[in-house]
Amino acid sequence: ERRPRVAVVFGGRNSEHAVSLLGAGSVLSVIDRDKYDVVPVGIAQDGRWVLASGEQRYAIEATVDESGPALALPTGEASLVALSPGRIPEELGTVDVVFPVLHGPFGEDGTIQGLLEMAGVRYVGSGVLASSVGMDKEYMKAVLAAAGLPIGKYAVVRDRDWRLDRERVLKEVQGLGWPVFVKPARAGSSQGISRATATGELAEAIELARAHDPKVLVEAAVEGREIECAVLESLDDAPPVASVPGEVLIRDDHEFYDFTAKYTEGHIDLDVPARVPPEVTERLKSMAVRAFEALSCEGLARVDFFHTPDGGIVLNEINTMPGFTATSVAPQLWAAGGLPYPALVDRLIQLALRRSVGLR
Ligand code: G1L
Repeated sequence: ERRPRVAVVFGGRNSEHAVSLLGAGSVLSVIDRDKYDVVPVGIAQDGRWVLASGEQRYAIEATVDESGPALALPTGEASLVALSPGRIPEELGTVDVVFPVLHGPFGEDGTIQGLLEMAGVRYVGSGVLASSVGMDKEYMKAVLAAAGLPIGKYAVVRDRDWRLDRERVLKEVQGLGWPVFVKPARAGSSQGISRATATGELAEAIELARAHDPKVLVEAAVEGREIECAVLESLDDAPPVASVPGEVLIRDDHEFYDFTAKYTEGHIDLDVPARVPPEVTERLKSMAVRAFEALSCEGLARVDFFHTPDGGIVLNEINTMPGFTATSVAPQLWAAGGLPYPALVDRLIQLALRRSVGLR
């Protein structure tokens, strides 16, 4: 019997190429080769698709050194594949499912998902709408709020408003109180995020975020413990299921959960299960599932909360493509709940294989 062919697509045309390589290396190292025919497909920084061929499919491995993560793509026999409609690379043959391990613009924002929808290819994880809503914090918040979920106060700073009516923007932001977190509306991995404690620091923070995205989000700081929950679609017709919540404890001297804290090992600790009362756990899990469903997520998502000193819960964000190495938060939460990383990867592939092509 033919093994389903799984193409792991990684890399991509964006600043977070390296994050994707780490995740792809982890996924590639645990996929069961007896069960699946695995084809790694790299997208180079210049946008070219690189297909590993033959034996070299199995030789791909992620490494990390001082210069950051790297994924060794075969050089010799690798073929460069120009992705154009109607020209399916011959070496690839039929792909039963694509596992996208891509970050940021052209990856987790719904673009590759759209490409795969048009090609009629099944893929792991969320579809076009959930991916693009999840990537854009303005729409993410609008959808979460419409679902009645508790989100924090925020302001959207659009390019034109900032250039033409800065005074009005500053006034609106002042209404949020201090400090605030200033973020690019559509960038992953905490890049371009900073904290402003007074009006004087705000312009610089907004400019920093604008270097990543002309649309900027300013969020009121929420005092509270950072608790995260992963949600997984069910294999049967049952509703999606929330993992045990875990508390993110920031070590070292990171002021908040920034890029370095997230992607360098040893900078954060995850306390699983989070030490909160049982009723808080239940509320967190139920909100995480509601958030997953509000965006029509598929596969896996991570939902981040603040648990405030007065016992309240604020939903900070949902991530349709969370960190996904074996030691990342979502895989760790599922492992703690009895689903080890290799089984989680397998489950996501099985979910994708059984889904229909076209409208769901
Ligand atoms: F399985 C999913 F849901 F499809 C999935 C796919 C990719 C979950 C998480 C990720 N994560 C990433 O691709 C990454 C860019 C964050 C690297 Cl690990």
